[in-house]
Amino acid sequence: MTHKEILAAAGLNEAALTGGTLAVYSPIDGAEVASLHETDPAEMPAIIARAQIAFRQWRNVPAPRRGELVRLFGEELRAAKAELGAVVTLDAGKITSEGLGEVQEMIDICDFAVGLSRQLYGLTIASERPGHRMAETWHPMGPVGIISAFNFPVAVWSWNVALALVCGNPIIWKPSEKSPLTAMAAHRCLERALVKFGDAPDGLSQLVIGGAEIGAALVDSRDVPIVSATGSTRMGSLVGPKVMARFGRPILELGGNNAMIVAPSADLDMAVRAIVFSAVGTAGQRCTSLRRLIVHESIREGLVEKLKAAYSTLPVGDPRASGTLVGPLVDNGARARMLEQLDRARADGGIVHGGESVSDAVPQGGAYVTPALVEMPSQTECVREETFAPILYVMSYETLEDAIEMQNDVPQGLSSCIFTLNLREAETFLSAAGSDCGIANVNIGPSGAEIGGAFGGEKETGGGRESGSDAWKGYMRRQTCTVNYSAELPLAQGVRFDI
Ligand code: UN1
Repeated sequence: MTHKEILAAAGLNEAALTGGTLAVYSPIDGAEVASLHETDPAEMPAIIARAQIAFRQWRNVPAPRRGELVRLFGEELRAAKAELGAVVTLDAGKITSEGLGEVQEMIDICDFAVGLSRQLYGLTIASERPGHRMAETWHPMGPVGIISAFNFPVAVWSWNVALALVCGNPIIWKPSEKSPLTAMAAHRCLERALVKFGDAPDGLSQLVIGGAEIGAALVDSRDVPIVSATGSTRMGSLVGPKVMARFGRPILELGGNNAMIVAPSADLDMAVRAIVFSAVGTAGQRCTSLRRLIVHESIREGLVEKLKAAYSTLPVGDPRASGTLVGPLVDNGARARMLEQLDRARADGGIVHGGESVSDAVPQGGAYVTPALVEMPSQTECVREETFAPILYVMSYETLEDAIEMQNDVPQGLSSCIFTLNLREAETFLSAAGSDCGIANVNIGPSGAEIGGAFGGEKETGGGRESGSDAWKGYMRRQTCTVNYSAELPLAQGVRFDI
């Protein structure tokens, strides 16, 4: 299928894709696939005002009924899975299976949120005063601004959308300028669900297309109480303080620099499979991608040999072709940054295997590379930075304590894991003195999390939590309610104030 046919199958016709100022290129071949109409920044106040009006209606709709909208959205996604997955591949360059996986992640969070819509539970609290009842109630907050990244062009949005909607909040979505087509296609699925739902307010979900100015309008508006932003630490360090300065609530999901510790007892065949998937999958462009391998010195050489063998046969190429495991980087800039980082690693004494541009047997115009395995003498500065590319640094350790210290000694704190069959090592890694990350796994790579858990991380990763567990609380306001059903007015803490 041509690019145009893929987009048309997902409901994006010529008129929607042409005549604008935002040029969109496919990472597959660098071809310009659309020039989109951008949202005029001057329209943002009206867009935000519409969301506020929608909020006044939506917050009063019973949560299980709000869940019905998300159920319908999930059904639309199921029906459009293949078409939408193909647009993810076209727009972000993911291999077919990962494009489909991203849509599945959306379907899963919808299912989760439908159940959640009947479980927005608060606590009852024992009051110290007779004839009093205390309870905690969760209320909707208002419009949620969602700023999403190119690498998960729709799944991360859907985590926010599904939760925000059942929690009673409208949404305004600014997708990455690099992958707005999937956003448009996914938003149409939501629009179809809204029509089927019937009486949802206008402006419950709005998509805005454009650059930083559009995002800034969301970040700066007091009428957008929650801003959920996924992207670089640099972006988060700009967005977070601005939202907090106006006492809004930022939900930040920023960079990761995820490590795997491989202990002597590890099942090495399993570790190799986990390493390759998490370091090389999505061409190393997940925020959860494996970037650092910390291997016990006694097994380092053998493991590196196995990895070199696995890396040498990795099929790099057209992400649409069955059998391809490594698709393109998002653009030439990403490839240039990868090659630059590898030069820095060499200057630090690193031995680089792979990490070359590929132009044979791949679609011309895309930024294809062979994934790089880099043996490092130590964790130097370039290793401590996140490079959004398939670079895996390998280092060794002597004691588990050192390994954990090395794993934690980076500014980011998203995901982490250990491969070991030793219970003491596994539990130490998961203990208070273990991994400092938001996600910590045993005998599983750092990427590919399920939606049921809260997703996010510490330190420069931003501290936000999205998706499962009780991440929904980030989209609601908590109200502590005390009711006095007695005929007295006792004061707390025994205070007397007789008049
Ligand atoms: C991201 O890379 O921004 O755990 C999100 C994972 C996916 C989500 C990644 N479920 O790799």
